[in-house]
Amino acid sequence: MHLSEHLKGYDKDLAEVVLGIAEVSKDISRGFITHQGKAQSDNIYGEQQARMDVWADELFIKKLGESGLVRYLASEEQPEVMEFKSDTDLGISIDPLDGSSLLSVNLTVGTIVGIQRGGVLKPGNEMVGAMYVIYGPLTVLVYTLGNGVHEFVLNSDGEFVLRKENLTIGSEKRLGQGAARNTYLPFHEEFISRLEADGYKIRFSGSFVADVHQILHKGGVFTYPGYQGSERGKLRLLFECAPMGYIVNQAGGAVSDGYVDLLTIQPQSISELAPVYIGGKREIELIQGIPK
Ligand code: FDP
Repeated sequence: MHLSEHLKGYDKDLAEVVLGIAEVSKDISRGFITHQGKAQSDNIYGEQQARMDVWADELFIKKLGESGLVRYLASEEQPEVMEFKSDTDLGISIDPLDGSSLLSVNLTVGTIVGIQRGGVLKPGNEMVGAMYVIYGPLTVLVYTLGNGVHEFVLNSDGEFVLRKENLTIGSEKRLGQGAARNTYLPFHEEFISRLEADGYKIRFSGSFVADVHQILHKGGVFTYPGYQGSERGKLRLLFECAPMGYIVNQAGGAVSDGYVDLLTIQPQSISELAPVYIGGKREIELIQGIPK
């Protein structure tokens, strides 16, 4: 089944946003070949190119904002929320290319999007949908509009076709952990020690979207914690943690900043950071229960 068919029955404006993002992601998946290199440098064809993440950001702004599919657009690459002329009240927060420092070594990166109505500076549990696309050996799109989490794969005809409907989080013991161990806060150290003692295997690629995708399918927990020097961690609440958390939550998992359900946090600014623990309910209950 094609993505457009699967989206029948949802509000038209929401379905169009998901399809718009899917279209841009097709350009991005082709763009890895044509947009190699960094800003001010030549690509493999000798053309001057923008950095891949900047180029991807421009594509999303054009396709979703300037064409009126959304009214509000907050991008990790932009300092302010952008407002566009649109008949809808939809807002998106987008990380156009998460994990982009891994492009130079050809590892999986992805696009993360949260969808809200009436603005973007809202808690994650007010989202009306979220999605991500990962550009790995295959280009895979995962979306939820609040009614199950569904996975599509880009086929050789350039169409996203259904791979798996109603994903539920796996039950294996896997652990992805960011930040340097010698900067861990005591309660986080305790959490990691308990998981290791329980036989959790390490899985960490350095691309948040890809790491969470693995946890979603296989099970376990991904964490980029607060650490000495940055008690609110590294990852962005609005562009990374909340949309991925919303998806994992819809698939039967949970997300926390270590203290509370991360989806209840009201962001104060678009660039706000959050420590993140994302995965199975068991692991999230464990971190929340450890005294701080
Ligand atoms: P990147 O800087 O490559 O875009 O927040 C972005 C992110 O990658 C995440 O995808 C990843 O989990 C994290 O940063 C890795 O950061 P460190 O290498 O600094 O641990």
